[in-house]
Amino acid sequence: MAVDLDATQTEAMAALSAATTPEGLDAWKGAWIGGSGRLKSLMAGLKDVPKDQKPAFGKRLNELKAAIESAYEARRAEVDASAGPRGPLVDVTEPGTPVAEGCRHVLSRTIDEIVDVFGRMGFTLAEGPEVEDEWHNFTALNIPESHPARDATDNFYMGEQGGVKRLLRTQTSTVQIRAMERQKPPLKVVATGRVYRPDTHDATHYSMFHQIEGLYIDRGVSMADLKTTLVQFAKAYFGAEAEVRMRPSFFPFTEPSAEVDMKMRIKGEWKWVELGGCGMVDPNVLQAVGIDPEEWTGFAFGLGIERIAMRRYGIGDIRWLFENDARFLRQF
Ligand code: FA5
Repeated sequence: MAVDLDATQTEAMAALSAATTPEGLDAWKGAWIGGSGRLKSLMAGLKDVPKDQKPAFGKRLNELKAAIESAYEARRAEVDASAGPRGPLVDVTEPGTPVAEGCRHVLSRTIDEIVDVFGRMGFTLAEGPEVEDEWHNFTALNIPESHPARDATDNFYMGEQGGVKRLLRTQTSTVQIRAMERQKPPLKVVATGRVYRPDTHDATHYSMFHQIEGLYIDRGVSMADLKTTLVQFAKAYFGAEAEVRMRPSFFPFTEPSAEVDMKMRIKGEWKWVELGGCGMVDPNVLQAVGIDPEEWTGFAFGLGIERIAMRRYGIGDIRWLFENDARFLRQF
């Protein structure tokens, strides 16, 4: 045999073991199995091997090739593993890629703030469903069958269930009924949530908006308690100089009834803003839920939360609250 392939293999393996770095391995690869390496020239020399030795030499050469190539792969894996990461390292002192962060919606924040103020005045939270029946949205609230407030054009009716008409509640006053059905007096609750009306959208009206409802039932509750509560709220929420004004009005479920205005600072100027309605709970409402109006009296109020948030945060158009423009919402 012209070349001692056993000795060649031993030499190749010894050189491979001596390569301890990725660079050393690259050099070994070039010298042995690269395009102009020793293996290539041994292959090229095959043609000069005498014809009768060719088959055995060729076979041995193939074995040599397979042996040193697989030894190379194994050694490469070993060296790579001990050499640590290759390529450019991460510079941990560089600023990271900013992650787009969400924020609490200004209405959710406003609701939390308002509930917190009433919570400090002893009101607990009450709840009711957004899809209501006629009893809770109208009948129990002293709104008779014939009342125009029940008109199909003023409500989102949702069809019937068990012979009962259902609709998206038009006011959180429904929760007054739910609370009084659930708990006997005395009771002092607030409820917040969405209400729905087919109003045309403009700067101050939307077809879905939020209200906060308050209800206080006890012995001897008076209109003075109602006003005190609203004044306390206005001062705690809008500032010590805030004022409350009540204008006579009508709601079927309160008697007497009033519109509630609050005087607050808007762009440095003090202005009256209409926020909702209130009054003393009508005896018919108490009777509808089995509470004796001779023994118990109470007040109720309902305020528009969007109007409160708009005034507090100087938001000029209610529609901006629902457009989900992160650039707008991130300001609050
Ligand atoms: C009521 O909804 C009564 N339930 C309030 C009430 C409760 C009276 C308890 C007496 C006792 P009104 O329809 O006026 O009342 O609505 C109250 C407030 O909701 C309004 O003053 C306004 O702030 C807000 N509001 C009414 N309609 C819209 C609308 N389309 N978009 C945004 N806010 C509205």
